Amino acid sequence: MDRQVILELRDDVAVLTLHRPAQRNAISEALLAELDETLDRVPAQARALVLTGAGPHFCAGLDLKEHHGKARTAVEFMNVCQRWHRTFDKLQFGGLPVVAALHGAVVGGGLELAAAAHIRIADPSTYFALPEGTKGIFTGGGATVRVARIITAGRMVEMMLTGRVLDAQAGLSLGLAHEISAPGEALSHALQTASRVARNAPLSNYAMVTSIARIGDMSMTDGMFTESLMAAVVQTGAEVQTRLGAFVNKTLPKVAPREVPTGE
Ligand code: 1HE
Repeated sequence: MDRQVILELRDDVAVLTLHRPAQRNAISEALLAELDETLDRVPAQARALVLTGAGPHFCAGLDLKEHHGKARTAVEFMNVCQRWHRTFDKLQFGGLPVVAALHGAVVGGGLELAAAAHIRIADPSTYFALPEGTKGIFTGGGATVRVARIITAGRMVEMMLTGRVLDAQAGLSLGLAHEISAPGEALSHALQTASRVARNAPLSNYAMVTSIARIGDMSMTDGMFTESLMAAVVQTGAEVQTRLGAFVNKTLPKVAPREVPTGE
């Protein structure tokens, strides 16, 4: 059977493509297992990861036909959810910055997956929804944690109750997208962003993607302590002398506003 998750390396950026376009990249048990296993195979030279979906939509969420056919028990579905959580955690906390290139439907579990990425670039065709209510189901891939933290719990409840569909612009204003690309350019925009991110010191990127969300879970005292520990590790890292030397010698570019293509 053809692979449903494709991994390629473009220079130092690993590109992971959900490849089940005929079923709108719906997340079946097999696709999730492939995603999990593929994340373990990301080559060591990768400095960032781009996540995209083949076909007209990024991802239609849980494979509803599989769920209908399997008639799982409560415990079986709890196990399914926990596998989703583990795999999406691997994406969020694996140590590499993840840039999602979104287009078309980013719905249900598709939004849960996108929310595990650190940067989300949306094609203007992108739309976001949590349509579980009409199907008699509930989010189970981490949305109550990740999506609620992005848009607030109140907005997530409203989004689920009403089944509201947010377009790319509405997603941008809520933080579900960080940028809107020119039409058809989400992947190239994401690759460009990932290449730029890949030029940061790997240890700085590691600290950003592994510690900030976790510190958000901590008390203020614990958070401050953990931040100082993280900074102690990063600020004494191998690249600091060279990079700060470049600043001191005035060869490092200054911080300045940068032109970013928005497609608007
Ligand atoms: C699917 C799925 C799916 C499409 N599971 N097979 N997710 C949803 O509620 C999304 C449900 N899907 C849709 O609303 C639409 O299919 C789409 C907007 C995503 C795409 O529309 P369109 O017109 O491009 O395609 P289509 O004709 O509707 O679907 C093409 C095929 O994909 C069709 O299969 P076919 O064999 O009849 O050709 C669809 O059945 C199939 N397909 N979406 C299975 N989701 C851990 S809990 C997570 C909670 C959730 O994620 S709830 C799911 C929310």
